[in-house]
Amino acid sequence: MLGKIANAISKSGDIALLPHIAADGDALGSSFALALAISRMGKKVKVLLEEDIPFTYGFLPGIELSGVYQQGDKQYDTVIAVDCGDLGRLGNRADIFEGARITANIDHHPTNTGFAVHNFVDTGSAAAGEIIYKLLGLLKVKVEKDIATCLYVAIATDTGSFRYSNTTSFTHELAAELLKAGVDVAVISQKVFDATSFEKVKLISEAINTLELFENGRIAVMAISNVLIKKSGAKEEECDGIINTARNIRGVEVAAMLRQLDNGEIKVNLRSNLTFDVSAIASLYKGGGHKKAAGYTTAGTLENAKKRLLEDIREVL
Ligand SMILES: [Mn+2]
Repeated sequence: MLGKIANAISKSGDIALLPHIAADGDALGSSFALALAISRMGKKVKVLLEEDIPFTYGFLPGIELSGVYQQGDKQYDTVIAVDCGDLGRLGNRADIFEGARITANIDHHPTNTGFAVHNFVDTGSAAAGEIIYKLLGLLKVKVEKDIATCLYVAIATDTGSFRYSNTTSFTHELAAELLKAGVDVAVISQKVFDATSFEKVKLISEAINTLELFENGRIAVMAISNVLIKKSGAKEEECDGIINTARNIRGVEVAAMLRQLDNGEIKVNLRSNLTFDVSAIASLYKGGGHKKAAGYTTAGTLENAKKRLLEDIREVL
């Protein structure tokens, strides 16, 4: 199947790559690595984004091959969704996808719906970046420092710096290959994992203020209103990772962070320790993700969304 996608790329001269909405390190790193490779093959390629690139990932090589999608943008012959579980994760760019002659879907989410002509979904891959590395092998593109940097960011972010249970021996073998290609681990780690804004630190403090434990400490929940988010001055993307503060509390099996979006909807992030499958909860709301990390968006008030979520979690516990 991956061979078919490699073939489609080889035969196409005009390719768009679509990482998921609110693109993270894996979606961006994977897309830029593939874009750099395709451009080295002498083909036209563009990474079409739903939003501006988060500050954290502004250093990624290949950024010059990307742009934010505008309604009415040109159509592409071949379009590849990267790290996207379903069409909804393409946001407005579903237009581009549906208008293409050939579509492909490269992903590792177990909830993937197989929405393209060519689907390659490997749930055993820690990151989409692992699949992209194999694809580059089929395309016979050398993984030099720029591509390696993108792939390293992809796998390091989706494995939480090689700490999550999705980390395999292959993940480490691949990391070794990328280091041989010249990746600067210390520089990347500082930029991606350590550097933060003052506004984010303020937001973390607001989030921690809302932290509550339920069921004898087995469930941890944070719920932030859009008023608190505005007060902190933090950007939407800076909500990333705050949920880990709740998940890391000893005894917690399920952690949730709810936050109110500007359009009034509630975005819910879920994390689990041990065996609790949070993607099953996310599926109830047409969301998606993995066993240990999932999410969904729902309507209603923050309080109501929290109440319903607690009922859903208690049912499974
Ligand atoms: Mn991913």
